[in-house]
Amino acid sequence: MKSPSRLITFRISHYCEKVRWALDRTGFPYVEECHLPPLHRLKTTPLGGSSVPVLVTEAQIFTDSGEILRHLDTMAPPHLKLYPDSPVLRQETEALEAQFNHQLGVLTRQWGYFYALENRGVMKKLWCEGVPTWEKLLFPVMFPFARYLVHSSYNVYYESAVAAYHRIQCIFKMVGDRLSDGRKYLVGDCFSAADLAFASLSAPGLVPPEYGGRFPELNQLPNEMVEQIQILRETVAGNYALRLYQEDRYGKCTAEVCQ
Ligand SMILES: N[C@@H](CCC(=O)N[C@@H](CS)C(=O)NCC(=O)O)C(=O)O
Repeated sequence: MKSPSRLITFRISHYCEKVRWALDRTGFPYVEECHLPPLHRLKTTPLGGSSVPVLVTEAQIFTDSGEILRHLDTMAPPHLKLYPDSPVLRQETEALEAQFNHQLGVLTRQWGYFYALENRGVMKKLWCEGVPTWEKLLFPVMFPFARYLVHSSYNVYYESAVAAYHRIQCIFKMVGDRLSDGRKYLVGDCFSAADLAFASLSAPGLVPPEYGGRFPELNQLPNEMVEQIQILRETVAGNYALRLYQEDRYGKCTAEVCQ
């Protein structure tokens, strides 16, 4: 019998959520190994990676969420494919996925950390979920260093958070405009990697109840952040991502549409 793949993550990371969703949806057995930043590097560096997620299968190691989705797609049954067969639609799907990966995910992380990073209690919950006990015990020592790394690598400051929120709204507007012709999914007639990437990478701005990691309760977050979440939730694109979470995150696939 094949042993399950290993998925190395931060539980709260939306890039990890993107891969968990794809794994759950396609039904591939895996075991998630969550780590505290920056201790994940003890696992990812020897595997040839740096960031999380990293997927380790019996045959291969994948160090990027896009690579992982493409790998899963090669093994998924036809009704669970994440990329369309048509070359034109596939190119469109990959272009949107790349845009969400390189822009939306970066922006929602930058904006979200601006509000959460100074709240040690919230950060402890976010970063310690599912990690081994010895890593949890190291949280008080690692936190100041990890916070410094996040500030400097992700440019987390007031001005950048304001700009990030504006750019998130622009991406939501683009997605809303795309949906304005009444289509059910972003590309073609089926759920695809573009939908999955949009919903998971916008999740810090929407806090969907079905999210695979545990976000803080809204009443633990600053009012200004909660107001901005409400605004995003009420947009066409926000509504869309929340619907995808409700309909698809836990197994209710679109098989009848895609077969
Ligand atoms: N290109 C990567 C980006 C993933 C990413 O940015 N992961 C962040 C967590 S949200 C990370 O691991 N940061 C810590 C690091 O780079 O060591 C992917 O899509 O897999």
